[in-house]
Amino acid sequence: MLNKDHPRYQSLVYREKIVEAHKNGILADSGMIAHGRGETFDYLIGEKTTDNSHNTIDVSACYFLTSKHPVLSVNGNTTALVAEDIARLSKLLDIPVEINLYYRTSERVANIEKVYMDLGVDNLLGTDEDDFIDTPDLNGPRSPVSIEGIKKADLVFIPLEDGDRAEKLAQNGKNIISVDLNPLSRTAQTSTVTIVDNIVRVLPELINSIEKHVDMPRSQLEDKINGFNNKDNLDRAINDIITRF
Ligand code: PTJ
Repeated sequence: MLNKDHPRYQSLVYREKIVEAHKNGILADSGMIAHGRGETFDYLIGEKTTDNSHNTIDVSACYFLTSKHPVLSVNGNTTALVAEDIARLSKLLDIPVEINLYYRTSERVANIEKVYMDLGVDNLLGTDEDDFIDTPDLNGPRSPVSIEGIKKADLVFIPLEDGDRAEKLAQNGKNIISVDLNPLSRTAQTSTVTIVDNIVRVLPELINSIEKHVDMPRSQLEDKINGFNNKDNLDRAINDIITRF
């Protein structure tokens, strides 16, 4: 039982979710290490959404509202921490959730599938029954993508990724929105838009931002996208860390 007065209560709640997801066969073993790495960077950015990240989340909302086929790619860590919000976002925009795992096993896919089915996600891709095609020039279990999902997508949302895939998806003409607390990671560096923030804070804010922008004329959404530069965004994220030091 966690003590709510503990100064790091929130962080302990998320750790407990990660441990639980590991016990339930949702999280990869390495997912624990990835979470720890994330905690370190979160500490460095002050465990809050910076002004820069607020703006990046708004730009991401504009991408979601102007793209034809956005897809939410999910893995074990994302499912452990924010499955409910992923389900809300999928329903809000009527877009697919695609299971795409670095450490893919049929057992993990089935466990993750059940989480989203129980949350009422109808449009669920990347399950073992799906039709797949390999991502060009990408090896490993992450390469096969759903023909109806990521293959068709013009925008792919990839929280907590390893570097190779972001690079290959970008080379294949997709716009990529990643969520990565490490502004120096290859994923962060190769994405179209990198939200340098904790996924647990990003998703509620992204949903609010989409609701805020939904009636905005397309030209204004596009202006916001055109005014954004990911290199400047990452430079600001790194500067925020330096300033805290
Ligand atoms: O579920 P699978 O099989 O697809 O495996 C998923 C992991 C995360 C294990 C796999 O993709 C992996 O090994 O990823 P990496 O290379 O460790 O990268 C994860 C990145 O996510 C790192 O840069 C972390 O800093 C970052 N990160 C970790 N937790 C969070 C985070 N970013 C945002 N929010 C977090 N909560």
